[in-house]
Amino acid sequence: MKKTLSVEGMTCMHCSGRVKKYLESNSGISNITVDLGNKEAAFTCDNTVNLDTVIKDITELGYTAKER
Ligand SMILES: [Cu+2]
Repeated sequence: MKKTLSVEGMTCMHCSGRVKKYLESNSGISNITVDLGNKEAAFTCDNTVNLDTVIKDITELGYTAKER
């Protein structure tokens, strides 16, 4: 399933890198693109992925994620 999240609060490549690294750590998530300029993260997830958990984890990193 293709998902796009809006991610507020990323101000530099370091921030987008942290979000990307977190998404990469989830084995159910692939085809990850984190776009700093558009404030979004796009990826493909399989049915092992709980999107609410992903959103919560990104929030814990210090950003505001919402399903788009
Ligand atoms: Cu940053």
